[in-house]
Amino acid sequence: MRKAATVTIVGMVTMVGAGLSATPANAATGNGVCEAGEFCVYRDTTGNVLWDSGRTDNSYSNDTYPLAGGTVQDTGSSVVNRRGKGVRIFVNGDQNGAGWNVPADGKRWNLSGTPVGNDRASSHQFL
Ligand SMILES: [Ca+2]
Ligand SMILES: [Ca+2]
Repeated sequence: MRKAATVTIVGMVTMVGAGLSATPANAATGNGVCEAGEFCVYRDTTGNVLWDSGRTDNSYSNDTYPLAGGTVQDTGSSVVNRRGKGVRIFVNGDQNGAGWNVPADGKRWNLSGTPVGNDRASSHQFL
């Protein structure tokens, strides 16, 4: 009896530990879900059409919205930074032109009113 109970408890602890450690590693770039560690560009100011990126991207011209399709280039209207660190987004490719530092607060920010503007974003840099 005692041995069986011990085995069960050890098994539960192992499962919980694996679940916790696996969460960040399972965050998949390009799956259309904005997860911890990612920077996400939304096609619109509301709604859930988004592109999730896990690294610096020099050009949005070859990127599409994973679930909805369509190019990311010059279509982004809002962004969410879930990196926990800075991300700078730019009007032009290769981190050129007007840029704006997206706060690392996980909130949704409209690009209208920033130096980048609506439907103009073309690259970003992980700071
Ligand atoms: Ca994702
Ligand atoms: Ca790209």
